[in-house]
Amino acid sequence: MDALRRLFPYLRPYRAYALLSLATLTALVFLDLAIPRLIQRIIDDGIRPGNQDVVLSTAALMLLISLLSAGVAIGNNLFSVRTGEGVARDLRADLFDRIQGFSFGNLDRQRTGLLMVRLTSDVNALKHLTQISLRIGTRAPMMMVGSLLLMIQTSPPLALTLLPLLTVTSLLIGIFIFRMEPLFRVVQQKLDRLNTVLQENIAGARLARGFSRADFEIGKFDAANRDFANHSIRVMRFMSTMQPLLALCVNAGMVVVIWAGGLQAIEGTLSLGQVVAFGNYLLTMMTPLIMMTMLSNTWAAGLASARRVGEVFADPPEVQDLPGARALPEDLSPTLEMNNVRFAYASAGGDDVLHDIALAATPGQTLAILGATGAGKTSLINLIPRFYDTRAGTVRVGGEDIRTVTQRSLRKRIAIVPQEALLFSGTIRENIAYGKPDASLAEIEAAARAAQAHDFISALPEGYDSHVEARGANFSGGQKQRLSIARALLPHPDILILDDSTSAVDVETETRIQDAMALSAASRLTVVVAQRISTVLKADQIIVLEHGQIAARGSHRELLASSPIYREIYDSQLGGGLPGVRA
Ligand code: DCP
Ligand code: MG
Repeated sequence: MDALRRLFPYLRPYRAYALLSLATLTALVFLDLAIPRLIQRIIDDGIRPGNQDVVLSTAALMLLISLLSAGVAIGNNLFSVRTGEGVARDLRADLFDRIQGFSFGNLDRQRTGLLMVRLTSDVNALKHLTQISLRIGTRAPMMMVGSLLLMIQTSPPLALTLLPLLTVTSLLIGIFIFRMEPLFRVVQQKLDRLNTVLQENIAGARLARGFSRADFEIGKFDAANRDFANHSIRVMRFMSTMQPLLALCVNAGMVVVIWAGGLQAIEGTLSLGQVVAFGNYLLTMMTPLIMMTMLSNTWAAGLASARRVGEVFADPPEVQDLPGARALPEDLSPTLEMNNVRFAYASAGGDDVLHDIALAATPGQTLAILGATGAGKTSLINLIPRFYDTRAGTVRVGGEDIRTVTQRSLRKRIAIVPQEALLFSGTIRENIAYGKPDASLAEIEAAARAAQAHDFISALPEGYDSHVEARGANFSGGQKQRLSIARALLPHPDILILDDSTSAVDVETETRIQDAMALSAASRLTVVVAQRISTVLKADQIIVLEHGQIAARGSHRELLASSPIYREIYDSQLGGGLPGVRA
């Protein structure tokens, strides 16, 4: 319930539609409840005394009411659809904004597949809840209460006769609703589980093939599928015993009405029309029951969804601008400095992955970070654009503590080539120009040339307009890396970060990329991450990272002379010597 309350503000912009929808719903109840009265009139004042005028006029009135009722029902549907769709659209937009605003830490925590479910199925469930509530939420209870009142008004003694039966029926309904909601909630959870398994399976389809784990995946899906079906069956079994029971109550009620009402009609204390009207009210009182089952299903689903959507909103971005944060001054020389930096991932139990990091680099320099897999290289460079906050210590860019400036102004100065080259579906041109959408073709080409991508792009039939599949699936690893280097070079960043971004290209191409980049590097600070020593040979400063600690630092020459660890890496990788490179 609490979760739902937080979503109420979403109704506000559509309150006119929601109110209209409720108003039409109320009108609908009144129109529906008028019909049995009119039937009573046709019988008592028309048919029995043989008064044709009353028969005709009442029939015409009934027709009119039916027409009106149809019109009002259409209105109600339209208004409720408007409200539901509006709420869903706003909710999706806000969720999307929220996810866009997520820091890396939040993204580590929230799973992609589940976020997608939040934005699609969960929002849909809430839309459905809004619409169904506006269509039958108030109608069902109003119909029941209204019918009951009219039954009493038609004939208090007959209503009294029915009282025990009505009590039993009400109890049944109560049980029904209270048992139904939790049952539906479980079904909803099972459906969720099914969705999760499905999402993961589709995302990992290639992997499952590669490891011949298709059987395992099918088994996993089968279990979730079966579980869902079993619980659905349980709910249906419950419903299928409840519904005939309720029907039995209604029919028994009808028998009582006809029997007791019939006797009273013979005695002359009740008219035939009254008996028929009474019977009709009994029926209208029971129809909402079917609506109630629909409602309790929708409510269970909607509540579960509201809770989960609420969880997304309740996860604030880990990295946030300080109140009143300034923009990083444009004319500031982009130096980089880290002091006593410690860092840990919140998601990974909280052990430090970086200890006591101190480093400094100035524009024009290349700072290389060398280390084995898992040493903490990616973690280290992710601190520069403030993708994560440090646990202790400061990161400064241009002398400013990056926590005091806006993320936007900081990131505008930095371009990053992530370890996993990710491309969007679209054209090559769009992908390279991602960070500077208004770039000219000449600029795009220049960036591609520097990244040694121009040649292979030109060789494609459609050149720069060639299509890129989602995630860059139609390019090789090395091609993707070069495209993402071009993308980072295009906006001429002050700080360029390359995270092992030449790992999939051959050493010769790598050298050419480095030479081309060196031409424009005069005022740029470059941070290069690598496992391969050949990548870092020419760096001004090399930092050797080991288990999250700086194990050695210096230029290639200095390290070779002073650091046994570096010497060891060098011997193991380039022991045979590299053509053109001397120690
Ligand atoms: N880690 C984590 N949560 C993340 C990312 C990493 O707990 N979201 C852990 C796994 C490693 C440690 O942090 O133990 C360092 O990981 P890095 O990604 O920083 O390691 P590298 O970049 O040095 O490794 P590689 O060369 O494989 O990219
Ligand atoms: Mg890494």
